[in-house]
Amino acid sequence: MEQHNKKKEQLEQHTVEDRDKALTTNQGLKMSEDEFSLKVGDRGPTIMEDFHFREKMTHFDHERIPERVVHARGTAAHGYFECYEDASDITMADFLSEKGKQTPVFVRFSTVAGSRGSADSVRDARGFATKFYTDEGNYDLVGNNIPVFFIQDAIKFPDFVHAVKPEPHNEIPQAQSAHDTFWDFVANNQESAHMVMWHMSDRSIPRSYRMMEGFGVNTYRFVNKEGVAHFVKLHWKPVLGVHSLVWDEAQKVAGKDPDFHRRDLYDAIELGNYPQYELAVQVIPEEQEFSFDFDILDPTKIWPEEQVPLRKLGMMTLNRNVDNFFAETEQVAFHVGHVVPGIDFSNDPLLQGRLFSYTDTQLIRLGGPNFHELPINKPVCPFHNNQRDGYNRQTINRGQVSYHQNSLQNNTPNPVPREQGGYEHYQEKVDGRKIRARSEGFKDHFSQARLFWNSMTPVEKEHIVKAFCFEVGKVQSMDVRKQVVEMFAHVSHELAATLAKKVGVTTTIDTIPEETNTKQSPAVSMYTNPVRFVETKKVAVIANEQYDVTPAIKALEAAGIVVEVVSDHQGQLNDVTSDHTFETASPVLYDGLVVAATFEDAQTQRKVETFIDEVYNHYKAIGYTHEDFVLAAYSEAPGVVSGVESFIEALATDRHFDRDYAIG
Ligand code: HDE
Repeated sequence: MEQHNKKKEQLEQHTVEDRDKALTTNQGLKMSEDEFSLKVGDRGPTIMEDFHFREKMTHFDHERIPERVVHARGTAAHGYFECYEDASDITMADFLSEKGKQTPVFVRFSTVAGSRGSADSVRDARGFATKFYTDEGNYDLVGNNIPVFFIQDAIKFPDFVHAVKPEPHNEIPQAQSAHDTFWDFVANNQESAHMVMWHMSDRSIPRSYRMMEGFGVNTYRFVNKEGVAHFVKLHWKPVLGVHSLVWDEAQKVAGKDPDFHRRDLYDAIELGNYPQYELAVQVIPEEQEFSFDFDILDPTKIWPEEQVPLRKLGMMTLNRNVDNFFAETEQVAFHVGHVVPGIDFSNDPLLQGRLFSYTDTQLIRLGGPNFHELPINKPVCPFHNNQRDGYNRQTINRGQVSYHQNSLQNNTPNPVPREQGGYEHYQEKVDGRKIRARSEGFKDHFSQARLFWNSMTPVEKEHIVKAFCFEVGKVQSMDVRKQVVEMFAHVSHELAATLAKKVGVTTTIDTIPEETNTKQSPAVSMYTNPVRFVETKKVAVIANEQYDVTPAIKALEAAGIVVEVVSDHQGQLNDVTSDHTFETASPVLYDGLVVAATFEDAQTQRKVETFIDEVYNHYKAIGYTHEDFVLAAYSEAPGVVSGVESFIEALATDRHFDRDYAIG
């Protein structure tokens, strides 16, 4: 906690607003005027002498820095990680060494493909990057919400990213994979099959950053004090469980509130509804490296949790919003190479390439090699070395010595032996020829794509098929469509046949060998064991002056639900305040709806009915306070209930997918 406060103080020095303070130039000169540039007479030309205008305008002209090449759109929060137990049997990392030990963290969530101004709710993987400010230095766990990746070797990353980004000739479409170049890449790089299955699933349209899993994806090593190493994969498990939007809703949310996820996280933290995630690790002893029917270094493979169980290491709580988006969220610099003793690397070729890319990208994005001095990136422990100068250097190094070894400064700063906390790379024995090749163990592209498909509930399968039909249906090239159908026939003939029909492709699927494995991993399904909860869910209550909705609102709030009242006007309605009109609110922005009014005005009542329709179509809970408030067609439908108590019960189930006529 002490460290947590230290970090906070460090940041606050830079973030306290300078209220009650004189306006000065950047040189500290107090200015008597800031609204008018210096002119010859009040209607005359502006003059060059106006150093204040030029300083202000020059600073403004240089306000933008390059956005991240990928993961440009993101949002972040501060918090802390608390260790559950001493994990020194597997790692010497100090932040995992003691029950109750707290370490400050900063987490940035992101989409991958879209630019900084794109919408939050698009179909995409989500970044989940965590910086632990440990007392042994910063440790970054730079993960995604999907446990596998599209490619097996980092050298293909530029190709993949070029394919998914807007097409270069017209810069269309923004933040979407539903276009020719993405699917052309997929069909011609079949290692992507497993990730594409996840990408077409509801995992790619999360309800909230608070309801997403996180995965380190790559295989790392944990090393203990005795020097014994284990292969590991790291996971974040959200306490609220994993929940998603439905596709029709996700697309509408993108227009109604492009900041949907950013706002959700910010508001939840402001309300004290702190998101929490458990950190867990899968561990494989070195001697079992080849004991599995997949290659444990292949980033397109999961280690099924049923085969390699999770060991829980601790809990992360996000409890503080940033003070300044640019200084913190935009300038934070993650790097998979930011590790602490006890955490090491495997030869996963994606990870090895990432080890180069992250520092390289910060150099261009943050303008030089001193980005570690920015408050958000600065370790909480002291750091000393002989690095000097460069763009934006903040530290004023004293003394004449900036080299090693030296006698003038008692040979300091000096390296620290492993036994005293110095980082020493794991001494893996490596022997081989220098070649450019794919390992034999990496050549199976379909068995885990099939495992994923086998593990889905019928609703999840239906959503995957629909997502494929949408995405491939947007592809212009009939040849690419056909290639995609034929590729996914290897995963499932059922999936490929529906897709072929829907997107107008004729091909003989039966001649393509379908994966035959019948294995399942229930842990990858979102709907096999969903977490039921209502706390922090957002509910609209449609109300007017006719009926008093105070008791209903009190009951909802007592259950931890966030309530917004929607009416034909804002402001006072009897004892409650209307937050929204039907124009400023949208049904897609709520987890459920309570109808507590009808309106005499026909047009307004039509808006209420449209509101109910949309909530119904997206399978969300609907409650009504009077029998005649519900639309007759829906009165018997699952999740459409009378009374607030029943509504709260219905809201705990995320979506009522067994509804007739719902078209979401
Ligand atoms: Fe990244 N990735 N990546 N990545 N990545 C970046 O670094 C890269 C990969 C991930 O919120 C960049 O600072 C390569 C997998 C996240 O600031 C860049 C490869 C996973 C973030 C980069 C990968 C990730 C990034 C761009 C090998 C999941 C956002 C801006 C194929 C485990 C971090 C930046 C933030 C960002 C390179 C693949 C996660 C260009 C070469 C797999 C969460 O350095």
